[in-house]
Amino acid sequence: MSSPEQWTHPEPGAGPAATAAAPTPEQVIAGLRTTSEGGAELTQLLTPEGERIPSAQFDPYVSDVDHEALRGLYRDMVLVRRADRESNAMQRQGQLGIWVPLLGQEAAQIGSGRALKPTDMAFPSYREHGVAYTRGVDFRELLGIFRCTDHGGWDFKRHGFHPYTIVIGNQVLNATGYAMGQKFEGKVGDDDGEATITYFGDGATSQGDVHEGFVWAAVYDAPLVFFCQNNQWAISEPTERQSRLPLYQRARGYGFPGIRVDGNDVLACLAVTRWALEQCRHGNGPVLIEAFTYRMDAHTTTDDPTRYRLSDELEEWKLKDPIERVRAHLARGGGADQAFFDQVQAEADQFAAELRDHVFNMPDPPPDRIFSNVYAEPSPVLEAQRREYLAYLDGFAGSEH
Ligand SMILES: Cc1ncc(C[n+]2csc(CCOP(=O)(O)OP(=O)(O)O)c2C)c(N)n1
Ligand SMILES: [Mg+2]
Repeated sequence: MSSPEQWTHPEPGAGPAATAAAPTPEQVIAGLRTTSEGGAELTQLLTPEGERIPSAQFDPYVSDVDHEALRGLYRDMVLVRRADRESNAMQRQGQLGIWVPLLGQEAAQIGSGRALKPTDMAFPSYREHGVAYTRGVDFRELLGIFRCTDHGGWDFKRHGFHPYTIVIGNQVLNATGYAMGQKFEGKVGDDDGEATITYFGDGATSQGDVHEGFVWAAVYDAPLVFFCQNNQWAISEPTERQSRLPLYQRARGYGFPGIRVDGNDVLACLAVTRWALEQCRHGNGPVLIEAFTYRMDAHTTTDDPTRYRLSDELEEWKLKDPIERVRAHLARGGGADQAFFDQVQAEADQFAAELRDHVFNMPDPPPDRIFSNVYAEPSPVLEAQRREYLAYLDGFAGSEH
């Protein structure tokens, strides 16, 4: 983290705090340039060069991850990145209304998602396509949301993956309530216990909902992993403007553990999330994980990051690429050869072609579908609205529009 004190602690007599708090352009640039280092407190098992760093605390949580398992994690990341890039391109071609890129966050999402058991529950925000993939949600179903033909149609109970939440931080409250329910129903206490994980961004930590979730989860010992992907940006607002402290340290104020993991290290994300989930299963929750990562692309396809961040920052993060370090590790240790990497690439291209084909042929839903699945029980008010809307549309019958 940078030293945000530079603009949060005005010199005595420097004038009104509001004026002193405004950073100069030099301070902003200094702040932005410091975001690529996670600091000494960063938990890392694989360096950006693909070297394995031993860890007495976390190695036991990945003792089963042999070369074959690592190849699986590599494949997961390549596939979701390829699907992400294809979806981004399809938005540019007018086939999707909007896309929310995950580029750069593959390790945080695959590592944490693969740590979950089928009986666990995940509450995502809107960028967690990689987690969705690990929960068995069909990527094609996700694309319906972004083509605006669907509101998120997967069976969230079966997948243990809640619908996407766009309202920043709101899913943290949903997750807290769900985890409290797991506790009240006695599903916590041993290795077979259940746990919940919720995903949110660095910017979301400034929302009241996240604070309330922290408070309730703490006082009820809820089996909840708060998984914060600190991708350094909340649209155009850098993390430095969200907190004086590294985000993981906030947990201490609520009385539960907080840990910062290298979010571009899939092995560390897997290990740390398994550890945190284990704490929760045994009734020692909640836990906050700050996955220190970087949003390599725009916030969404409606955003232009060149207007607010420097390209050298992006270049620095390219050297910490989550996929490349696993590739380097596998290649160096004889865990995979070129034929394997080629085969995964071919598989990813095939996956992307199928997604493209699906999107181009996705039928428009009947207009009144927006009224279905709103309530569990039929609602006369909604039914009246549906009829009114259909009658309104009938008024256009025969016209060109
Ligand atoms: C309550 C609320 N306020 C504002 C917005 C607009 N908004 C959408 S994304 C976003 C930034 C979120 O940043 P962060 O939490 O870091 O998540 P990231 O997008 O980086 O994954 C904002 C302010 C919103 N969706 N909901
Ligand atoms: Mg962010």
